[in-house]
Amino acid sequence: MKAEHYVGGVFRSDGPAFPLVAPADGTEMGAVPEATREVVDDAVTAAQAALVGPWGATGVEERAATLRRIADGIQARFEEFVDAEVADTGKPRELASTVDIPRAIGNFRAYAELLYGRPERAYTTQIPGWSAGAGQALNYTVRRPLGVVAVISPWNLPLLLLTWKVAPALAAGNAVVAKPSEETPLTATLLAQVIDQAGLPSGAFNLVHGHGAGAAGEFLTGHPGVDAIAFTGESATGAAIMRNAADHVTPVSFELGGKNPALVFADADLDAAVDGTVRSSFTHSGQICLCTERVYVERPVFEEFVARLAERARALDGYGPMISAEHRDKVLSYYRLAREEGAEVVAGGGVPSFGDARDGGFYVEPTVLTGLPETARTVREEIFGPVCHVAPFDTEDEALRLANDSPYGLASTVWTRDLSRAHRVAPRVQTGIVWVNCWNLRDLRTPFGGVKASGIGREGGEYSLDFFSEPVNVCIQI
Ligand code: NAD
Ligand code: 6OD
Repeated sequence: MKAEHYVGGVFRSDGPAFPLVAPADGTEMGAVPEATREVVDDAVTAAQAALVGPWGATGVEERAATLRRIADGIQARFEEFVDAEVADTGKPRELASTVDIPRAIGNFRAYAELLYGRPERAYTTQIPGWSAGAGQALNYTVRRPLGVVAVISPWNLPLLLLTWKVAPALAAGNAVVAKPSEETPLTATLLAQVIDQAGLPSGAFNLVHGHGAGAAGEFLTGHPGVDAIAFTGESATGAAIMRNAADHVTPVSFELGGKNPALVFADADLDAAVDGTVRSSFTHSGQICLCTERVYVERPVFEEFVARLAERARALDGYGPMISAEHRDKVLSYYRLAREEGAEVVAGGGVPSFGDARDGGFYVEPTVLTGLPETARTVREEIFGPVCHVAPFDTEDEALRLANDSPYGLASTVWTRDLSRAHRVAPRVQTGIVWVNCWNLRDLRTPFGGVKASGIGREGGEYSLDFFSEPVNVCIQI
Protein backbone atom coordinates (compact mmCIF):
# COMPACT_ATOMS: atom_id res chain seq x y z
CA MET A 1 0.00 0.00 0.00
CA LYS A 2 1.09 3.61 -0.41
CA ALA A 3 0.63 6.66 1.77
CA GLU A 4 -1.69 9.35 0.42
CA HIS A 5 -3.16 12.62 1.61
CA TYR A 6 -6.95 12.76 2.01
CA VAL A 7 -8.30 16.27 1.51
CA GLY A 8 -11.93 17.26 1.10
CA GLY A 9 -12.92 13.63 0.45
CA VAL A 10 -10.27 13.12 -2.25
CA PHE A 11 -7.08 11.01 -2.08
CA ARG A 12 -4.03 12.71 -3.58
CA SER A 13 -0.24 12.38 -3.55
CA ASP A 14 1.02 15.81 -4.54
CA GLY A 15 4.12 17.34 -2.99
CA PRO A 16 7.69 16.07 -3.09
CA ALA A 17 8.14 12.48 -1.90
CA PHE A 18 10.42 11.14 0.84
CA PRO A 19 11.41 7.50 1.43
CA LEU A 20 9.70 5.24 3.95
CA VAL A 21 12.21 2.93 5.64
CA ALA A 22 11.34 -0.34 7.41
CA PRO A 23 12.84 -0.27 10.93
CA ALA A 24 12.87 -4.08 11.06
CA ASP A 25 15.51 -4.48 8.32
CA GLY A 26 16.43 -1.00 7.08
CA THR A 27 14.99 -1.54 3.58
CA GLU A 28 13.07 1.12 1.66
CA MET A 29 9.35 0.28 1.56
CA GLY A 30 8.05 3.10 -0.62
CA ALA A 31 7.62 6.85 -0.78
CA VAL A 32 5.51 9.28 1.22
CA PRO A 33 4.17 12.56 -0.22
CA GLU A 34 5.25 15.63 1.74
CA ALA A 35 2.34 18.07 2.10
CA THR A 36 3.23 21.54 0.90
CA ARG A 37 1.72 24.69 2.36
CA GLU A 38 -0.90 24.53 -0.43
CA VAL A 39 -1.97 21.00 0.52
CA VAL A 40 -2.30 22.07 4.17
CA ASP A 41 -4.28 25.16 3.11
CA ASP A 42 -6.61 22.99 1.04
CA ALA A 43 -7.15 20.65 4.00
CA VAL A 44 -7.99 23.51 6.38
CA THR A 45 -10.32 25.08 3.79
CA ALA A 46 -12.06 21.72 3.26
CA ALA A 47 -12.51 21.34 7.02
CA GLN A 48 -13.99 24.83 7.32
CA ALA A 49 -16.39 24.08 4.46
CA ALA A 50 -17.50 20.84 6.15
CA LEU A 51 -18.45 22.76 9.28
CA VAL A 52 -20.78 25.10 7.40
CA GLY A 53 -21.97 22.16 5.29
CA PRO A 54 -23.59 18.85 6.20
CA TRP A 55 -21.11 17.89 8.93
CA GLY A 56 -21.89 21.03 10.92
CA ALA A 57 -25.58 20.07 10.90
CA THR A 58 -25.23 16.48 12.15
CA GLY A 59 -26.75 15.59 15.49
CA VAL A 60 -25.44 13.35 18.22
CA GLU A 61 -27.12 10.17 16.97
CA GLU A 62 -25.72 10.53 13.48
CA ARG A 63 -22.24 11.30 14.78
CA ALA A 64 -22.32 8.29 17.11
CA ALA A 65 -23.51 6.07 14.25
CA THR A 66 -20.65 7.33 12.05
CA LEU A 67 -18.09 6.56 14.76
CA ARG A 68 -19.50 3.03 15.04
CA ARG A 69 -19.25 2.56 11.27
CA ILE A 70 -15.60 3.67 11.39
CA ALA A 71 -14.92 1.15 14.21
CA ASP A 72 -16.63 -1.58 12.14
CA GLY A 73 -14.60 -0.56 9.10
CA ILE A 74 -11.29 -0.95 10.96
CA GLN A 75 -12.46 -4.27 12.37
CA ALA A 76 -13.34 -5.52 8.87
CA ARG A 77 -9.79 -4.77 7.66
CA PHE A 78 -8.09 -5.76 10.93
CA GLU A 79 -5.25 -7.81 9.38
CA GLU A 80 -4.43 -5.08 6.84
CA PHE A 81 -4.13 -2.59 9.69
CA VAL A 82 -1.88 -4.98 11.64
CA ASP A 83 0.33 -5.53 8.56
CA ALA A 84 0.68 -1.79 8.00
CA GLU A 85 1.44 -1.01 11.66
CA VAL A 86 4.05 -3.80 11.82
CA ALA A 87 5.66 -2.63 8.57
CA ASP A 88 5.86 1.01 9.71
CA THR A 89 7.11 0.41 13.26
CA GLY A 90 8.71 -3.06 13.23
CA LYS A 91 6.79 -3.80 16.45
CA PRO A 92 5.93 -7.44 17.23
CA ARG A 93 2.79 -8.56 15.41
CA GLU A 94 1.34 -9.72 18.71
CA LEU A 95 1.57 -6.18 20.10
CA ALA A 96 -0.08 -4.59 17.06
CA SER A 97 -2.89 -7.14 17.04
CA THR A 98 -3.60 -7.08 20.79
CA VAL A 99 -2.98 -3.41 21.60
CA ASP A 100 -2.70 -0.94 18.72
CA ILE A 101 -5.50 -1.97 16.39
CA PRO A 102 -8.05 -3.13 19.01
CA ARG A 103 -7.51 0.15 20.92
CA ALA A 104 -8.09 2.18 17.74
CA ILE A 105 -11.42 0.39 17.32
CA GLY A 106 -12.09 0.89 21.03
CA ASN A 107 -11.41 4.63 20.76
CA PHE A 108 -14.21 5.07 18.19
CA ARG A 109 -16.61 2.79 20.07
CA ALA A 110 -15.92 4.48 23.43
CA TYR A 111 -16.72 7.96 22.11
CA ALA A 112 -19.84 6.76 20.30
CA GLU A 113 -21.11 5.50 23.68
CA LEU A 114 -19.93 8.52 25.65
CA LEU A 115 -21.77 10.88 23.33
CA TYR A 116 -25.02 9.20 24.26
CA GLY A 117 -24.42 9.66 27.96
CA ARG A 118 -23.74 13.37 27.61
CA PRO A 119 -26.44 16.01 27.73
CA GLU A 120 -25.19 18.14 24.90
CA ARG A 121 -27.58 21.07 24.94
CA ALA A 122 -29.30 21.71 28.25
CA TYR A 123 -26.04 21.31 30.14
CA THR A 124 -27.08 23.24 33.23
CA THR A 125 -30.20 25.22 33.97
CA GLN A 126 -31.10 27.71 36.64
CA ILE A 127 -34.74 28.79 36.99
CA PRO A 128 -34.91 31.43 38.22
CA GLY A 129 -31.30 32.46 38.38
CA TRP A 130 -29.60 35.37 40.02
CA SER A 131 -27.77 37.98 37.99
CA ALA A 132 -26.01 40.97 39.44
CA GLY A 133 -28.06 44.10 38.90
CA ALA A 134 -30.39 42.67 36.26
CA GLY A 135 -33.08 40.85 38.18
CA GLN A 136 -33.93 37.23 37.46
CA ALA A 137 -32.73 35.26 34.51
CA LEU A 138 -32.84 31.85 32.93
CA ASN A 139 -29.31 30.69 32.19
CA TYR A 140 -28.41 27.66 30.22
CA THR A 141 -25.26 26.36 28.64
CA VAL A 142 -24.75 25.13 25.12
CA ARG A 143 -21.66 23.14 24.19
CA ARG A 144 -20.41 23.73 20.70
CA PRO A 145 -17.46 22.32 18.75
CA LEU A 146 -14.26 24.37 18.55
CA GLY A 147 -14.15 24.27 14.74
CA VAL A 148 -11.13 22.99 12.82
CA VAL A 149 -8.90 20.83 15.00
CA ALA A 150 -5.31 19.97 14.06
CA VAL A 151 -4.24 16.54 15.32
CA ILE A 152 -0.49 15.88 15.34
CA SER A 153 0.58 12.41 16.42
CA PRO A 154 3.84 10.48 16.99
CA TRP A 155 5.24 7.22 15.61
CA ASN A 156 5.24 4.95 18.64
CA LEU A 157 1.55 3.95 18.73
CA PRO A 158 0.59 5.47 15.40
CA LEU A 159 -3.06 4.46 14.98
CA LEU A 160 -3.87 4.23 18.70
CA LEU A 161 -2.72 7.78 19.41
CA LEU A 162 -4.15 9.27 16.20
CA THR A 163 -7.61 7.82 16.87
CA TRP A 164 -7.36 8.74 20.57
CA LYS A 165 -7.76 12.35 19.39
CA VAL A 166 -9.65 12.01 16.10
CA ALA A 167 -12.54 10.04 17.68
CA PRO A 168 -13.43 12.58 20.41
CA ALA A 169 -12.76 15.53 18.09
CA LEU A 170 -15.30 14.17 15.58
CA ALA A 171 -17.66 13.07 18.37
CA ALA A 172 -17.80 16.67 19.61
CA GLY A 173 -18.65 17.86 16.07
CA ASN A 174 -15.32 19.32 14.95
CA ALA A 175 -13.68 18.94 11.57
CA VAL A 176 -10.18 17.44 11.73
CA VAL A 177 -6.94 17.92 9.85
CA ALA A 178 -4.58 15.16 11.00
CA LYS A 179 -0.85 14.85 10.46
CA PRO A 180 0.66 11.55 11.57
CA SER A 181 4.37 11.11 12.11
CA GLU A 182 6.47 11.09 8.95
CA GLU A 183 7.87 7.75 10.18
CA THR A 184 4.48 5.99 10.25
CA PRO A 185 2.05 7.11 7.53
CA LEU A 186 0.45 3.79 6.58
CA THR A 187 -2.29 3.07 9.14
CA ALA A 188 -3.37 6.73 8.98
CA THR A 189 -3.90 6.29 5.24
CA LEU A 190 -5.91 3.11 5.86
CA LEU A 191 -7.97 5.02 8.42
CA ALA A 192 -8.75 7.68 5.80
CA GLN A 193 -9.95 4.93 3.46
CA VAL A 194 -12.21 3.52 6.19
CA ILE A 195 -13.56 6.98 7.04
CA ASP A 196 -14.22 7.62 3.35
CA GLN A 197 -16.24 4.38 3.17
CA ALA A 198 -18.05 5.15 6.44
CA GLY A 199 -19.79 8.09 4.78
CA LEU A 200 -18.38 10.96 6.85
CA PRO A 201 -19.20 14.16 4.92
CA SER A 202 -16.28 15.39 2.78
CA GLY A 203 -13.85 17.60 4.64
CA ALA A 204 -14.89 16.50 8.14
CA PHE A 205 -11.70 14.42 8.29
CA ASN A 206 -8.57 15.32 6.34
CA LEU A 207 -5.13 13.75 6.39
CA VAL A 208 -1.85 15.35 5.37
CA HIS A 209 1.54 13.65 5.51
CA GLY A 210 4.93 15.17 6.06
CA HIS A 211 7.54 16.33 8.52
CA GLY A 212 7.13 18.64 11.48
CA ALA A 213 9.52 21.59 11.81
CA GLY A 214 9.57 23.87 8.75
CA ALA A 215 7.09 21.55 7.04
CA ALA A 216 3.51 20.25 7.16
CA GLY A 217 3.35 20.11 10.99
CA GLU A 218 4.48 23.70 11.35
CA PHE A 219 2.24 24.93 8.48
CA LEU A 220 -0.74 23.29 10.16
CA THR A 221 -0.15 24.36 13.77
CA GLY A 222 0.53 27.97 12.71
CA HIS A 223 -2.44 28.11 10.35
CA PRO A 224 -4.90 30.94 11.11
CA GLY A 225 -7.82 28.66 10.15
CA VAL A 226 -7.00 26.11 12.87
CA ASP A 227 -9.10 26.58 16.02
CA ALA A 228 -7.39 24.05 18.33
CA ILE A 229 -4.36 21.77 18.40
CA ALA A 230 -4.21 18.32 19.96
CA PHE A 231 -0.62 17.11 19.99
CA THR A 232 1.22 14.05 21.27
CA GLY A 233 5.01 13.95 21.08
CA GLU A 234 8.19 15.24 22.63
CA SER A 235 8.10 18.06 25.17
CA ALA A 236 10.51 20.16 23.07
CA THR A 237 8.18 19.79 20.06
CA GLY A 238 5.26 20.83 22.26
CA ALA A 239 7.16 23.99 23.18
CA ALA A 240 7.82 24.75 19.48
CA ILE A 241 4.14 24.19 18.61
CA MET A 242 3.07 26.43 21.48
CA ARG A 243 5.29 29.23 20.18
CA ASN A 244 3.86 28.75 16.69
CA ALA A 245 0.27 28.65 17.99
CA ALA A 246 0.75 31.75 20.16
CA ASP A 247 0.27 34.16 17.25
CA HIS A 248 -3.33 33.01 16.87
CA VAL A 249 -3.88 32.19 20.58
CA THR A 250 -4.87 28.69 19.50
CA PRO A 251 -5.81 26.41 22.44
CA VAL A 252 -3.69 23.29 22.88
CA SER A 253 -4.00 19.87 24.45
CA PHE A 254 -0.54 18.35 24.90
CA GLU A 255 0.53 14.80 25.79
CA LEU A 256 4.32 15.00 26.03
CA GLY A 257 7.39 13.14 27.18
CA GLY A 258 8.21 11.46 30.48
CA LYS A 259 10.93 9.97 32.67
CA ASN A 260 8.60 7.69 34.54
CA PRO A 261 9.47 6.33 37.99
CA ALA A 262 8.52 3.00 39.55
CA LEU A 263 8.65 2.59 43.34
CA VAL A 264 9.17 -0.96 44.59
CA PHE A 265 8.64 -1.33 48.34
CA ALA A 266 10.13 -4.25 50.27
CA ASP A 267 6.62 -5.52 51.11
CA ALA A 268 5.71 -5.85 47.41
CA ASP A 269 4.94 -9.13 45.69
CA LEU A 270 8.40 -9.29 44.13
CA ASP A 271 7.36 -11.68 41.33
CA ALA A 272 4.65 -9.23 40.28
CA ALA A 273 6.98 -6.24 40.62
CA VAL A 274 9.67 -7.86 38.46
CA ASP A 275 7.10 -9.01 35.87
CA GLY A 276 5.48 -5.60 35.89
CA THR A 277 8.81 -3.79 35.48
CA VAL A 278 9.82 -6.06 32.59
CA ARG A 279 6.56 -4.97 30.92
CA SER A 280 6.77 -1.31 31.93
CA SER A 281 10.40 -0.85 30.86
CA PHE A 282 10.65 -3.09 27.81
CA THR A 283 7.23 -3.26 26.09
CA HIS A 284 7.60 -1.96 22.51
CA SER A 285 11.31 -1.73 23.30
CA GLY A 286 10.62 1.11 25.73
CA GLN A 287 9.04 3.28 23.04
CA ILE A 288 5.84 4.04 24.96
CA CYS A 289 5.59 7.36 26.73
CA LEU A 290 4.37 5.50 29.85
CA CYS A 291 7.43 3.24 30.05
CA THR A 292 9.48 3.18 33.24
CA GLU A 293 13.03 4.54 32.94
CA ARG A 294 13.73 5.07 36.67
CA VAL A 295 13.18 2.27 39.17
CA TYR A 296 13.59 2.93 42.91
CA VAL A 297 13.74 -0.20 45.08
CA GLU A 298 13.67 -0.39 48.88
CA ARG A 299 17.12 -1.48 50.05
CA PRO A 300 16.29 -4.90 51.60
CA VAL A 301 15.11 -6.23 48.20
CA PHE A 302 17.34 -4.10 45.95
CA GLU A 303 20.02 -6.72 45.11
CA GLU A 304 17.48 -9.47 44.46
CA PHE A 305 15.29 -7.18 42.34
CA VAL A 306 18.22 -6.02 40.18
CA ALA A 307 19.47 -9.59 39.67
CA ARG A 308 16.02 -10.84 38.67
CA LEU A 309 15.24 -7.89 36.39
CA ALA A 310 18.63 -8.20 34.66
CA GLU A 311 18.15 -11.93 34.12
CA ARG A 312 14.76 -11.31 32.54
CA ALA A 313 16.15 -8.48 30.36
CA ARG A 314 18.94 -10.74 29.07
CA ALA A 315 16.40 -13.46 28.24
CA LEU A 316 14.08 -11.22 26.23
CA ASP A 317 13.72 -12.11 22.57
CA GLY A 318 11.27 -11.30 19.80
CA TYR A 319 11.45 -7.61 20.66
CA GLY A 320 11.14 -4.91 17.99
CA PRO A 321 13.61 -2.30 16.73
CA MET A 322 13.93 1.42 17.37
CA ILE A 323 11.82 3.39 14.90
CA SER A 324 14.76 4.72 12.85
CA ALA A 325 18.54 4.68 12.51
CA GLU A 326 18.54 8.17 14.01
CA HIS A 327 16.58 7.08 17.08
CA ARG A 328 18.76 3.95 17.49
CA ASP A 329 21.83 6.21 17.46
CA LYS A 330 20.23 8.47 20.07
CA VAL A 331 19.51 5.51 22.39
CA LEU A 332 23.02 4.12 21.88
CA SER A 333 24.48 7.54 22.67
CA TYR A 334 22.73 7.28 26.08
CA TYR A 335 24.18 3.78 26.59
CA ARG A 336 27.65 5.33 26.02
CA LEU A 337 26.85 8.34 28.20
CA ALA A 338 25.68 6.06 31.04
CA ARG A 339 29.09 4.34 31.04
CA GLU A 340 30.89 7.71 30.96
CA GLU A 341 28.74 8.86 33.88
CA GLY A 342 29.85 5.78 35.87
CA ALA A 343 26.94 3.36 35.45
CA GLU A 344 27.25 -0.35 35.95
CA VAL A 345 25.64 -2.02 32.93
CA VAL A 346 23.96 -5.03 34.53
CA ALA A 347 22.27 -6.24 31.34
CA GLY A 348 22.44 -5.29 27.66
CA GLY A 349 24.08 -2.01 26.71
CA GLY A 350 24.79 -2.78 23.08
CA VAL A 351 23.42 -3.87 19.71
CA PRO A 352 22.17 -7.45 19.30
CA SER A 353 23.35 -9.67 16.47
CA PHE A 354 20.74 -11.97 14.91
CA GLY A 355 22.51 -13.39 11.87
CA ASP A 356 19.53 -12.58 9.66
CA ALA A 357 17.79 -9.63 7.93
CA ARG A 358 17.21 -7.95 11.29
CA ASP A 359 20.92 -7.05 11.38
CA GLY A 360 20.03 -4.36 8.81
CA GLY A 361 17.36 -3.03 11.21
CA PHE A 362 17.59 -0.62 14.12
CA TYR A 363 17.76 -2.86 17.19
CA VAL A 364 19.31 -2.19 20.60
CA GLU A 365 19.56 -4.53 23.58
CA PRO A 366 17.20 -4.28 26.56
CA THR A 367 19.40 -2.64 29.18
CA VAL A 368 19.49 -2.41 32.98
CA LEU A 369 21.76 0.15 34.64
CA THR A 370 22.67 0.84 38.26
CA GLY A 371 25.06 3.06 40.19
CA LEU A 372 24.35 6.51 38.75
CA PRO A 373 23.79 9.64 40.83
CA GLU A 374 20.39 11.31 40.47
CA THR A 375 22.13 14.23 38.75
CA ALA A 376 23.30 12.05 35.84
CA ARG A 377 21.81 12.99 32.47
CA THR A 378 20.97 9.32 31.91
CA VAL A 379 18.69 9.49 34.98
CA ARG A 380 17.15 12.87 34.16
CA GLU A 381 16.56 12.85 30.38
CA GLU A 382 13.98 10.86 28.45
CA ILE A 383 15.75 8.17 26.39
CA PHE A 384 12.68 6.44 24.90
CA GLY A 385 14.37 3.08 24.53
CA PRO A 386 14.47 -0.30 26.34
CA VAL A 387 16.45 0.92 29.33
CA CYS A 388 15.97 1.62 33.01
CA HIS A 389 18.21 2.73 35.85
CA VAL A 390 17.62 1.04 39.22
CA ALA A 391 18.55 2.78 42.50
CA PRO A 392 17.97 1.90 46.17
CA PHE A 393 16.00 3.91 48.76
CA ASP A 394 15.53 3.60 52.53
CA THR A 395 12.32 5.42 53.45
CA GLU A 396 8.95 6.25 51.93
CA ASP A 397 9.75 9.97 52.01
CA GLU A 398 13.06 9.39 50.23
CA ALA A 399 11.30 7.30 47.56
CA LEU A 400 8.84 10.12 46.94
CA ARG A 401 11.57 12.74 46.87
CA LEU A 402 13.52 10.74 44.27
CA ALA A 403 10.44 10.01 42.15
CA ASN A 404 9.36 13.66 42.16
CA ASP A 405 12.79 15.12 41.44
CA SER A 406 12.21 15.29 37.69
CA PRO A 407 11.21 17.92 35.15
CA TYR A 408 8.63 15.39 33.89
CA GLY A 409 5.46 14.00 35.48
CA LEU A 410 3.59 11.63 33.21
CA ALA A 411 3.10 8.20 34.81
CA SER A 412 4.35 6.21 37.78
CA THR A 413 3.98 2.74 39.24
CA VAL A 414 3.90 1.82 42.92
CA TRP A 415 4.51 -1.78 43.99
CA THR A 416 3.39 -2.59 47.55
CA ARG A 417 1.12 -5.01 49.41
CA ASP A 418 0.38 -2.39 52.08
CA LEU A 419 -2.97 -0.82 51.24
CA SER A 420 -2.44 2.17 53.52
CA ARG A 421 0.95 2.84 51.97
CA ALA A 422 -0.55 2.66 48.47
CA HIS A 423 -3.20 5.25 49.35
CA ARG A 424 -0.66 7.42 51.18
CA VAL A 425 1.95 7.36 48.42
CA ALA A 426 -0.18 7.49 45.24
CA PRO A 427 -1.52 11.06 45.64
CA ARG A 428 1.97 12.31 46.53
CA VAL A 429 3.69 11.12 43.36
CA GLN A 430 3.81 14.09 41.01
CA THR A 431 2.56 12.36 37.86
CA GLY A 432 -0.75 12.57 36.02
CA ILE A 433 -1.24 8.80 36.25
CA VAL A 434 -0.28 6.53 39.17
CA TRP A 435 -0.61 2.76 38.73
CA VAL A 436 -0.58 0.62 41.87
CA ASN A 437 0.57 -3.00 41.40
CA CYS A 438 -0.05 -2.77 37.65
CA TRP A 439 1.06 -0.83 34.60
CA ASN A 440 -0.81 0.61 31.62
CA LEU A 441 -4.14 -0.75 32.75
CA ARG A 442 -6.45 1.61 30.89
CA ASP A 443 -10.07 2.66 31.30
CA LEU A 444 -10.77 5.10 28.47
CA ARG A 445 -13.04 7.26 30.64
CA THR A 446 -10.27 8.21 33.09
CA PRO A 447 -8.24 11.43 32.82
CA PHE A 448 -5.05 10.87 30.86
CA GLY A 449 -2.16 13.32 30.77
CA GLY A 450 0.89 14.63 32.53
CA VAL A 451 2.06 17.35 34.90
CA LYS A 452 5.15 19.58 34.58
CA ALA A 453 6.90 19.10 31.20
CA SER A 454 4.75 16.05 30.43
CA GLY A 455 1.76 17.91 29.13
CA ILE A 456 -1.06 20.41 29.28
CA GLY A 457 -4.63 19.32 29.95
CA ARG A 458 -6.24 15.91 30.18
CA GLU A 459 -7.68 13.63 27.52
CA GLY A 460 -9.93 10.59 27.92
CA GLY A 461 -13.70 10.27 28.30
CA GLU A 462 -15.44 13.50 29.26
CA TYR A 463 -12.07 15.26 29.52
CA SER A 464 -11.51 14.97 25.77
CA LEU A 465 -15.08 15.99 24.98
CA ASP A 466 -14.58 19.03 27.22
CA PHE A 467 -11.38 20.02 25.41
CA PHE A 468 -12.89 19.54 21.96
CA SER A 469 -15.96 21.70 22.71
CA GLU A 470 -16.62 24.95 24.50
CA PRO A 471 -19.44 25.94 26.81
CA VAL A 472 -21.50 28.93 25.73
CA ASN A 473 -23.72 30.68 28.26
CA VAL A 474 -27.15 31.79 27.06
CA CYS A 475 -28.78 34.23 29.48
CA ILE A 476 -32.46 35.26 29.09
CA GLN A 477 -33.82 37.96 31.31
CA ILE A 478 -37.14 37.07 32.89
P1 NAD B 1 8.03 14.28 17.98
O1 NAD B 1 7.71 15.37 18.92
O2 NAD B 1 9.36 14.27 17.34
O3 NAD B 1 6.97 14.22 16.78
C1 NAD B 1 5.59 14.09 17.03
C2 NAD B 1 4.82 14.71 15.88
O4 NAD B 1 5.07 16.11 15.84
C3 NAD B 1 5.21 14.17 14.50
O5 NAD B 1 4.05 14.06 13.71
C4 NAD B 1 6.12 15.27 13.96
O6 NAD B 1 6.17 15.34 12.56
C5 NAD B 1 5.46 16.50 14.55
N1 NAD B 1 6.33 17.67 14.68
C6 NAD B 1 7.67 17.69 14.95
N2 NAD B 1 8.10 18.96 15.01
C7 NAD B 1 7.03 19.76 14.78
C8 NAD B 1 6.84 21.16 14.74
N3 NAD B 1 7.84 22.02 14.95
N4 NAD B 1 5.59 21.64 14.47
C9 NAD B 1 4.56 20.78 14.28
N5 NAD B 1 4.68 19.44 14.30
C10 NAD B 1 5.90 18.93 14.58
O7 NAD B 1 7.77 12.94 18.80
P2 NAD B 1 8.05 11.45 18.33
O8 NAD B 1 9.52 11.25 18.24
O9 NAD B 1 7.21 11.17 17.15
O10 NAD B 1 7.44 10.62 19.56
C11 NAD B 1 8.18 10.32 20.71
C12 NAD B 1 7.91 11.35 21.80
O11 NAD B 1 6.51 11.44 22.03
C13 NAD B 1 8.50 10.96 23.14
O12 NAD B 1 8.99 12.11 23.77
C14 NAD B 1 7.30 10.42 23.92
O13 NAD B 1 7.42 10.49 25.31
C15 NAD B 1 6.21 11.31 23.42
N6 NAD B 1 4.91 10.68 23.58
C16 NAD B 1 4.07 11.12 24.56
C17 NAD B 1 2.82 10.50 24.74
C18 NAD B 1 1.87 10.93 25.82
O14 NAD B 1 0.73 10.47 25.81
N7 NAD B 1 2.25 11.77 26.76
C19 NAD B 1 2.45 9.46 23.91
C20 NAD B 1 3.34 9.04 22.92
C21 NAD B 1 4.57 9.66 22.75
O1 6OD C 1 -3.62 4.66 26.36
C1 6OD C 1 -3.75 5.84 25.96
O2 6OD C 1 -4.86 6.38 25.86
C2 6OD C 1 -2.58 6.61 25.59
N1 6OD C 1 -2.81 7.90 25.25
C3 6OD C 1 -1.36 6.07 25.60
C4 6OD C 1 -0.17 6.76 25.34
C5 6OD C 1 0.98 6.09 25.23
C6 6OD C 1 2.21 6.75 24.94
O3 6OD C 1 3.08 6.30 24.23
